[in-house]
Order: sequence, then structure tokens, then C-alpha cells
Amino acid sequence: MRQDLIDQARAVLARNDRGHYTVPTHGLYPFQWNWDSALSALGFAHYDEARAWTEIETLFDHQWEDGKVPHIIFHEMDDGYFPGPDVWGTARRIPTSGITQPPVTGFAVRRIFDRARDKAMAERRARALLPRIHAWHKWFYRNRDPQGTGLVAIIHPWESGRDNSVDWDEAFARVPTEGVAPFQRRDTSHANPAHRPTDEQYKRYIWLVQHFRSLGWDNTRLHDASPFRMVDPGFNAILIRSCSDLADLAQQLGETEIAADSRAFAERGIAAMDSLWHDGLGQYVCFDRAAGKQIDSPSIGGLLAAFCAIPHARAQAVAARIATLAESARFMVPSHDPTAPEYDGLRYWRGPVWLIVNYMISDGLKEAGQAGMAQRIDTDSIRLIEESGFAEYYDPITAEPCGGGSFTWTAAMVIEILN
Ligand code: 9WN
Repeated sequence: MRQDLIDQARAVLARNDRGHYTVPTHGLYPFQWNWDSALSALGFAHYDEARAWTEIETLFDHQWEDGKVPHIIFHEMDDGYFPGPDVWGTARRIPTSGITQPPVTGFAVRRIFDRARDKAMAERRARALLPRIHAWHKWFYRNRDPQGTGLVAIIHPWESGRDNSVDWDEAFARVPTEGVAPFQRRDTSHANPAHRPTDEQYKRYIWLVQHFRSLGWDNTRLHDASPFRMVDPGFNAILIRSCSDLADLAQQLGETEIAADSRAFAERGIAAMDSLWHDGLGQYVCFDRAAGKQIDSPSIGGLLAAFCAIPHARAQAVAARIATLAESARFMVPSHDPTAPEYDGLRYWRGPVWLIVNYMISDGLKEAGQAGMAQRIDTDSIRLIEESGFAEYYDPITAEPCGGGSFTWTAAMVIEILN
């Protein structure tokens, strides 16, 4: 059974492999996405290490001069996705989007390096990636934390990777829709519209893109100019974990300056994370930097915080919080609390389970000594695949498969969990 699932997962990866990068799924997402690639490389690494390194190298070949790694690389034109390169208008030779995504590459590279069977190749390729990943991390703290708080803000919901989370509702309502050029969505012709964001949300996504484009994608200006500036505990945990993993990797490779810088980023970040703890909810929550207030939203972003080295008592509380969620759902971990009024078990990031987030929470809980809950999450992830195949996401109560099918990072996570 186990080998059978791994074989099926490998077939999904093969189907979405475009040679030097993978698409998240055929049709719905026909380009390379940033955090999808980093997490998918973990799957490849189990049976083709060279291919895993290539996935990440391709992504970094499109890093901007200022250090940012964009969230989409439009390698080959395909009008099956909106918004395409003309909307982003970033004027790159090979077009990219203008925003970024959760920086999980530092974590992935260290893990692939540590497990490598071909040590010489791993050392050569990791050494070349090291300064580029570090440049991206520096870009974050320089451009997305201009006041030096230790935590970075996202300026577009797409940057979080949790596009229509309830976390953004209040702040997103402040984003205007006037002046948005008429457009036709393409996602709803590939996936069930009831599983996707609303048209109102799409107008606001596009307003922000147009706004940033009108500022020439100048990252020194975008943070302060954005009406949407959100400090997401999940996003920050990923960045902190990547900084700390990069520090360890740099140390091993004798790159002491990168190691020291990265360690300092991680330590400052961990200390600042505690400002996002919400006693009443028993989990971390977002901070709306534009409005200067905490957002009382019980979403998975506050549980993903466990991916970085939060204090053990906090990790224990996160595990307890997930145990409470398990009273109202069959599969862990729902992206929003099923007892909250905004919960929607089918709609994208407003309730469904995502295997990549499960994997990161479980990994963090294992590191923090919460093996029992980590095991429960891994078991649920595999049960979902057995019941419903390699979907993009799943209803946490019925296991209904949602969004796109034959999904790359879902398959990669199965290979990770079962190995
Ligand atoms: C926008 C590719 C991406 C993921 C995101 C997920 C979804 C895109 C979209 O798909 O977002 O980036 O068009 O809906 O929310 O996490 O990286 O799989």
C-alpha cells in the first residue's frame, strides 16, 4: 500500500515535470510557483537528487537584482491562467510576477543537503545557492520590516500562499476596487467556483497588482504604499525557520558571515513572534500593521507558527489547540476553526486541509517534542490521500477533494511522509 502510494505520487510529479521546473498542476496553474517548487523538490530528492536541486536552481535563476524571488515564473506563455504577465507588467525578459511567496527554500535546501546520498553534488549546489537564499532573506528584512521589528509584513494576500484566508477579510475590505481594469478569471473554468475566492476578492487582488505596477515594482516603496500590510505568524515562522536552517548549513560549509547574519535574523524573529500570541484563542494570530491591531482570527497561520523554534510551552499549547479542533473535524489540520462563523470547508483557505501546511506543522511539533500530535497529523494526511487522491486541498470533515487534481506538492508531501 505504502509503495503503491509512493508510486502514484511519483507519477503525479512526472506528469507535472517540465524538465527544469514543475507546474503545481496541469491546467489551473501552468507556470512555476515559488513555495510549490521548494516543497516539491523535497519529494524529488528521495529518488532523483539532481532533479531536486534543478527545481530550486531554476527558481533562483529568476531572482530579481534586489534579492526578491518572485512568486510566479512565466516560463512558457499560457492564457489559461489569470493574471498573466501583461497584468503584472514587471518587464523581465522571462516574465515573472512582482510579489513574493513564503520563503521555505532555506529549510528545503538544508533538508535535501542533510539527506543527500551524493554529498559532493549536494555541497557544490548548496554552496552556490547559499548566498542567493541569503540575499532573499536580507531583502525581506530590509523591505518588509523597515522599522526593524524582527517580523516582516506581506503586502498582498497571494504572498501568504493562503490567498482568501479569513485573516485578511477586515484589512482587505480597506483595499479599493475603483479603477480595476475589466478582466476575465480563468481559475473558475478549471476548478469549482465554490472552492475558489470570490469575484470581489479578485477585484481587490488585481487592484493591489495595478497599484504596485504603477509604482514600477520599486520594493523600497511598496511596503509603505500598500493599504494591505499584514504580519502573518505562519509566514514569519517559515522565514525564521529558513534563516535558522541556512545558518546551520552555512556553518557546515564554512560560510561564517552568512551563518552569523542568518542566526541573528532567526533569534530576533523568534523573540518578536511572542507579540503575536493570543491568550484567549490559545494560538498565534496576525497583526494588521496598517491598522496597528491584532486580528482575532483562529486560522492555521497561527498554528504554522510551530514550524520555527517557538518556546516549548507555546508548541505544547499549539498541539492542545489542534486537539480542540479535532473535536469538530475528522482530518487535521483545518485551515480555519470549523466552529467559527466564517468557516467554509470547501473554499480554499477558509477551512480545507492542505498537506503542505500539515507537513510543516508536524515537522515543527516533532522538533518541539510534540510527537503524538505530529503523528496524528501525518496519519490524517495519508488517510486523506487514500480516501480522495492527490488533490489540491480537502474538506476536513467529508474529505471531499477540492481545487485542482494531480497536485505536485501534495504528491511530494506523501513521498516525504512515507519515507
Ligand atoms: C496565486 C500554486 C498556488 C499556491 C498558493 C495557492 C494558489 C494562486 C492562485 O496556488 O494561489 O498564487 O492563483 O490561486 O493559494 O498557495 O502557491 O499552487
